[in-house]
Amino acid sequence: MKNIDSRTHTRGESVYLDDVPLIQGTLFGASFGSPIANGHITSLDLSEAEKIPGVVRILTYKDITGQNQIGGIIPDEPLLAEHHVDFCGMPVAFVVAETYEAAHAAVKKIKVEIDPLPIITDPRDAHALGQLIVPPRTHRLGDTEAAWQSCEYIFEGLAETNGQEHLYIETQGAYAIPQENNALKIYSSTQSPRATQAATCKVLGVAMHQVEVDVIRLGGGFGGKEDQANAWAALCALAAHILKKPVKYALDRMEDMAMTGKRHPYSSDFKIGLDKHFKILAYEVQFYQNAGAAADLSPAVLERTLFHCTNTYFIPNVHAVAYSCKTNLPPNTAFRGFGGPQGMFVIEAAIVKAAENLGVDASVIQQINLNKTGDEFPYGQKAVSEAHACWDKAMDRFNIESVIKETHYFNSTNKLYKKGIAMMPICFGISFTNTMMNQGRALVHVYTDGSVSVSTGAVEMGQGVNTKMLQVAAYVFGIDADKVKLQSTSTSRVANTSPSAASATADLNGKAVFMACTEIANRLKQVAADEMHIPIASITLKDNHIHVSDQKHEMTWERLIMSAFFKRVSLSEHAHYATPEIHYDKLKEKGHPFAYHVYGTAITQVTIDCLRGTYQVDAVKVVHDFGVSMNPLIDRGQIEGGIVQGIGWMTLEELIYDKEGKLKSNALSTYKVPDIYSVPKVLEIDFLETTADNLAIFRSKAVGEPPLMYGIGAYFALRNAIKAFNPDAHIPLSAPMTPEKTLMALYSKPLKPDQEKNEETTSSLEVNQR
Ligand code: LUZ
Ligand code: MOS
Repeated sequence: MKNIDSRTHTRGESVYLDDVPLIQGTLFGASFGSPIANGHITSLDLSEAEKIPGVVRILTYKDITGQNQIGGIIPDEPLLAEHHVDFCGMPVAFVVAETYEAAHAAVKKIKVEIDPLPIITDPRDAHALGQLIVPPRTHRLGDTEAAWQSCEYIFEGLAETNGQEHLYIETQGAYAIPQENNALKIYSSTQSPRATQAATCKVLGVAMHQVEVDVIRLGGGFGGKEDQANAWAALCALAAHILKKPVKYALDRMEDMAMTGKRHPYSSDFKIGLDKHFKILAYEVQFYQNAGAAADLSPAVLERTLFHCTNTYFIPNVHAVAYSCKTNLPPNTAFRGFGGPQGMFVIEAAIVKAAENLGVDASVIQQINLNKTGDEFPYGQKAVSEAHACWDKAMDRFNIESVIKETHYFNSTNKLYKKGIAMMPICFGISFTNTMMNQGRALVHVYTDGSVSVSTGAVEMGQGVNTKMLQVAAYVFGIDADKVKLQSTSTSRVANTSPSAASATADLNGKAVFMACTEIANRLKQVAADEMHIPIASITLKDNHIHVSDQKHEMTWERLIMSAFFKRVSLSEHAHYATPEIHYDKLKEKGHPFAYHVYGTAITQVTIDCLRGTYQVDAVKVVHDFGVSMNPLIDRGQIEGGIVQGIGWMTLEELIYDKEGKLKSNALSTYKVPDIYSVPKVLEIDFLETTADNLAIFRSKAVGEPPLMYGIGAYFALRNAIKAFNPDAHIPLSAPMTPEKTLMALYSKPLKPDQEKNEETTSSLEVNQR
């Protein structure tokens, strides 16, 4: 089944926040962000701004009717700065005007004086000063100290990954409309209607039943709207609440890039030990997460870094420590993979460092250490592993032995172009790591004409979740897809939603749809059984008809619905699903946090132009564990998008903050994202149908985040191509591998041993500035 939105998307008819028709009298907001990354506000002068024609009101923290607090996990984030600012772009004032232009003109006239304080942008500097968002977290398995004794080879190093701008095509925004009796309706581009509702109510000081958040769809989220949609909704709602007028604010691209948090940059130290057969015996790692100026989702992201710190490898002795470091950058936030990719990059870097020193291909070490069913992750859960199945099928299906030979041959016969390849196996845990969040709900109505309305907690953001929800309902009722309509995601129809995140949305909400529809279907079958005097067990619903003992009966779905209605049988149901079996003890750092894991293996092939440092990704070929895909077209789209987004993070996308904490790469002219020319020339996805029982909806495994991590292969493939040109090249284990860094690396000299430590502790931020 095609994505149900494909027709309106293609015709430009799909409705996003900015397409919601405006009510007469709507006012427009714009926020004034701090120009300084750290300091005390000594004066705020709004007088010039207030004189701009059309300006209605300029709100500051003093106007907040409830609490000035939007922190999700920790209450450490004011909506509007009071006396102190701690990142560039931190909202200080909110202008409300009759036009968009007036609001933006007024923002430019606001004057603020700030007594500056020292600015920290590097997580290691923050750590050294003891500036942590939460106490460090530690995952342990076995005993690394004892294990070093048995290691034949031990390697240490430093690995870094930069942040990533979400670049959802639709920027952040909200539209708040006052209702009678002080209630509010908010259209928001949020992944988390409940969180947006809760944050708004806290700021306004009203009860949650007063505020409805309604989400039609998002033009992309990628994690950027899991927590960071709330501020804009709260600002619009506050203005609407005070002025009794509808207020809209949709950020323009540069505002969005400057003010919102991104994927967390990480700097990490690793130590890896292997026996003489290249079995990894021990792994120690310290992660320094650049959290930015407030907690946001950083503690949860930090946790997922630890959960994925051994990727898909079984390592018997692990000691991993993660620090969430408070800096003066905008608070960093969820981004597809949620800290997992950052953790996985480091173990891959450690393996590559070992491989390069041992003179073997990294794939040899990777393969030997893939986990097997029954192997324990450092957090205590036992693997149900598809790692070998994916790897072996990839070797076979993509003729990897001969690809390796061809690559060597190409490199031995070409001077100025070099090819590189890398294998990238992945393993990603499915469930919110916070067990409590693993719940979903659905509300299903069957109308008297037989048409069906489905509301869930799932937010459609291009990932196709509505199509999957529709498939579930149509399947259970045995009716055509066009009889089912997916409604917007509204807190009035489905309450207390978890964010659409963690790749778990289709599972959590799909199971709830399944439960609600099954309940209604059972009632309908009872109606038919009573009417026909046959046992209910002989009845099924299929092809828009009743089937009796698998024979199509003349009674149609529509007739059955009318019968049920006349018998006063309920045609509506609300269902609640909570993932069974999962649990986690944060004090012991052990448990069974994930419903299941998703596996896969990718091979990435690249070619570098060694004169220019430019490159292309020739191919990414993947064997991916889909379980049993319920929608291969949508799932393939998720894999393709994830790979390209991952490659962007690893190669092109370079966030640069200067020492003042200002974002330099603040527009698409300076922040490069993959385009049609930089996507892999060949993108092949092989569906591995896996049969192990799992908790996925219809055994169709979650597909949102896992494929992003295939992109990590591009970094290491480039590294291998550089080494083919210059075997002694000094290449810091620091992503992204931009063309500039590639060129530098191609002509680099090896470091002298005494340089190594110094050079490697230089952060990529400083490298960028040099
Ligand atoms: N969001 C969240 C997530 O709140 N918890 C998670 O575990 C998670 N994982 C992936 C993506 N978003
Ligand atoms: Mo996400 S990173 O699943 O919002």
